[in-house]
Amino acid sequence: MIFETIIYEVKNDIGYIVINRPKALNALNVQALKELSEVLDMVAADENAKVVIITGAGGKSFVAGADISAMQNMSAVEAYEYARLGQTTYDKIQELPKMVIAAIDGFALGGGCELALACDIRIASAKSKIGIPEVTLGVLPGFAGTQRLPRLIGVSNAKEMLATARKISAGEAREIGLVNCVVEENPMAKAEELAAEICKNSMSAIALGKKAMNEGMEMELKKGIEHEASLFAIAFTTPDQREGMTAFLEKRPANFK
Ligand code: DAK
Repeated sequence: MIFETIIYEVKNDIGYIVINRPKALNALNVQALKELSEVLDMVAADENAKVVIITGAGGKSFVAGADISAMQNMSAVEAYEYARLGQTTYDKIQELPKMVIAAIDGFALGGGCELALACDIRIASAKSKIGIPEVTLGVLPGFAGTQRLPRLIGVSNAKEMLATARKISAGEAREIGLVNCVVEENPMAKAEELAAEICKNSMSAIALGKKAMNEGMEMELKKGIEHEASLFAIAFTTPDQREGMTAFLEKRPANFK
């Protein structure tokens, strides 16, 4: 399938999703969000893509936000629909039973920061600037930033980012736990290195572990622990459990399919 605003390809077990509107610094308009949503359905069904990397085209920006020109004249009803399109698309990333890495090389602002927040791991180059500047436009983050950001970096840090609209450096983002790792340049190379490390392990176990963490974060501790036991039991119905444990006992590397 050919998309105008998104490039999708698979190489060496990695599904690459590139947001491709470089002239607008990869700002997400309705078309880009709809295409991203369709691509995520494809990735979910694509057995060749074990790990997913999301990045932006053009070398200057990951995603500079929701498209301001598209939002300028929206009615409240249209704004609600636009926000729900972004939110449900980003939920697909969070719920994808595969690890998703954001390779951030440049601006990750507003809806771009929120896109990175929906990913499981964030790698940023040193030049990157990350922020939620929506309040400078008279709105608040609308793609779940007010929910995911405080869960990741704490309410106080998140409120500071919201209210100051400051674009923080990659180094500052690392300090508050907003990104996992900062590299001088070429975050894609680091993301690929991480993806290769992940690909050696059991995909079914990773999917169950991701689900346990995602869903457990929404539960009180005791319920979350019980939930973990149920998912742990499911792992024992997979070929990977037999292969992983047999391989250990036979003193050989596991060969997961
Ligand atoms: N939308 C549309 N176009 C954008 C854009 C954006 N977010 N960001 C950049 N562009 C476009 C610029 O208009 C410019 O287009 P031309 O003039 O060349 O046609 C081109 O990209 C290059 O940008 P600049 O010329 O500005 O480049 P600079 O290097 O000088 O500056 C910058 C780069 C990233 C600092 C600057 O472009 C900038 O401040 N951009 C806006 C960043 C921003 O405010 N992002 C947050 C967007 S608001 C909601 C749903 C969602 C949201 C909120 C509510 N509901 C429906 C309730 C989310 C909101 C956002 O994400």
